[in-house]
Amino acid sequence: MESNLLIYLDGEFVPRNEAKISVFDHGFLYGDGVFEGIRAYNGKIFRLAEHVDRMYDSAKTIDLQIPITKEEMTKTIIEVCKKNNLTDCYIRPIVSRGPGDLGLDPRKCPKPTVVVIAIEWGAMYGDLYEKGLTGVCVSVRRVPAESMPPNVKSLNYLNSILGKIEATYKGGDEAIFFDTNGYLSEGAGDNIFIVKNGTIITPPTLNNLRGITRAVALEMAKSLGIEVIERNAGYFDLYSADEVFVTGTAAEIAPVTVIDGRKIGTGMPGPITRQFMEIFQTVVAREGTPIQ
Ligand code: PXG
Repeated sequence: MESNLLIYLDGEFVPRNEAKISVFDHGFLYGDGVFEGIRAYNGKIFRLAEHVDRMYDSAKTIDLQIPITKEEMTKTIIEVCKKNNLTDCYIRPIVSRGPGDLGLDPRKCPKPTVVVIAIEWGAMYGDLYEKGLTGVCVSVRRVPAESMPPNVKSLNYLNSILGKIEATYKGGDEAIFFDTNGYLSEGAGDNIFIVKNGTIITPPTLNNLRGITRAVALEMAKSLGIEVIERNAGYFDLYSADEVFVTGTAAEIAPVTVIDGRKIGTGMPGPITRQFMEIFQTVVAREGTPIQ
């Protein structure tokens, strides 16, 4: 990572070594805050407005008032990329409750902390896009919406991290979560899709994050005339699928070819997954908010 990287921190652009926050920040103490993960391709930021909207919706849900407007946030994100001469990067805006005291009470935090980091970043899974990921259905359940809506992209990712740890111990690349009702939910940091007999099945977004890449996949299916059914699914649907793939800003579109030891379909990335991966690259190359 560039040593002279500039980070946006509370209204200023500071070198990464000086980008520090208080140990009393409730983002650090309690995971009290929200964030986004955004990518830019070839000098254009992909679905920027959607990410900014989702971040403000997450903040609203946890009663966190982001101290800058959406327009200012948008400009800041572009500026961070520009100042660091980035064209292909991963952008991480973060808003925490800000410094308070050691108590939980957010009323003790008068000033939310706003950070935007952008770093150069390529494909996340390397050669696994060709081979496919190994998925593990983890025993850790997705936190139910009535406890903490999975649509809030909060700074507390322990639920995902516990799943990731379990998947790693079990030799997998990707954790596959179910909810407390036994319905398929999502991956640790991506949404999940099943292909069966030419139809796509994906869980409704009550038990998972309403992914922006997920929305792109739905658009692609529509333009290709592939039927998509948003419905609850279980282990049966997964293990007996022709193809399974995951979608996310970090993962992009990635095939899952083995789940809990079962080969999915032929055990190789299937034709619909491959087509989606290909079209996705043309979509991200075509659209986006220019940095320069
Ligand atoms: N579900 C969850 C739980 C996520 O965190 C997605 C789905 C996909 O959403 P988008 O809008 O990106 O299509 C995410 C994405 C990582 C990582 O390292 C991923 C995410 C956040 C932090 C890290 O893979 N979020």
